[in-house]
Amino acid sequence: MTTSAAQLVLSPAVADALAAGRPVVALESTIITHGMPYPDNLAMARSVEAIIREAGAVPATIALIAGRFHIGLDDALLEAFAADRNAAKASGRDLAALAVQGASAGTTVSATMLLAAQAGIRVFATGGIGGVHRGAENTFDISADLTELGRTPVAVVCAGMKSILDIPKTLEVLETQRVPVIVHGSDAFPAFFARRSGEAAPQRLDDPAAIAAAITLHAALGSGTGLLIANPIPEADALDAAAIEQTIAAAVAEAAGRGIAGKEVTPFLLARINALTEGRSLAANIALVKNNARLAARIAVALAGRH
Ligand code: PSU
Ligand code: MN
Repeated sequence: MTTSAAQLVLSPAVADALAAGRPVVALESTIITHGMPYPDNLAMARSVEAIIREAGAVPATIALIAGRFHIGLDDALLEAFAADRNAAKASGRDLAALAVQGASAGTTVSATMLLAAQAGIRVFATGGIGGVHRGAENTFDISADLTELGRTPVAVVCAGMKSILDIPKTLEVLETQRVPVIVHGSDAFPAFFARRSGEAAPQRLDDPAAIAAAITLHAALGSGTGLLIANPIPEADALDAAAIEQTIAAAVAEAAGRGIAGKEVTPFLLARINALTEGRSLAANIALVKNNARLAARIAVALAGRH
């Protein structure tokens, strides 16, 4: 293990790959601590890492463990972290205060982007990002993931966002923040469990090399922002859009009724949707994360070959 000036603990595999300019894909860890139950979270994390390796890239799961910012976890560390049900949820703003207490935390998309950029990693795979919550005109609940996309040059590969969020408003904020939203292989912006959200794709590119070229050019323009690469869930894994929408609406109403607020909102909704669908949403979630990891690895491989 090496500790850089920025106090990042790089795994040997990640340190070697970055030093040699080989492809690396960052992975977040709030999906492990707050997005899925144990032990499904561990199985998901392991198979996502394996998919990235098979595609010729090095996975870098990012997490705060015992006060240290880890970029790449070995299997023993990953296993212990996935089993730690007391880990906090760290957005970018939480990292410093949690670290000085020696805490462990899953890093959200915003925190993972920040740490990936510090480490020099340009591609990041996840399931879904945070965004503008339904009712945000009253609650002001807008995920820091969107702020981070507006200022940190990392490409985030996701399956869109769940309709626990207000998808049209989320797309508006991304447009305001000058964040490219590129849909892989579809004219429709996807909605996580479903291939279509009802919104059109702001941009569409059909192959990883073209996406890598767009990432390079976006950076060369001095844009300074991240990119959102939306990858629709495979048809065979998609859930019935109307049925899942009812479940999501019930979970959102329950959260409001119980007065759930702040950083608890997203974990509460994810857990309720998993429970209400009796595992069907979890299976779809795992399938789409794997699909995103594969695309992210292909993009990272294409990017590494560009210079
Ligand atoms: N959406 C999902 N699964 C997740 C998350 C969002 O479908 O696991 C997690 C991600 O880590 C994301 C975070 O960055 O929730 C957003 O939290 P918030 O809405 O509190 O910003
Ligand atoms: Mn929030």
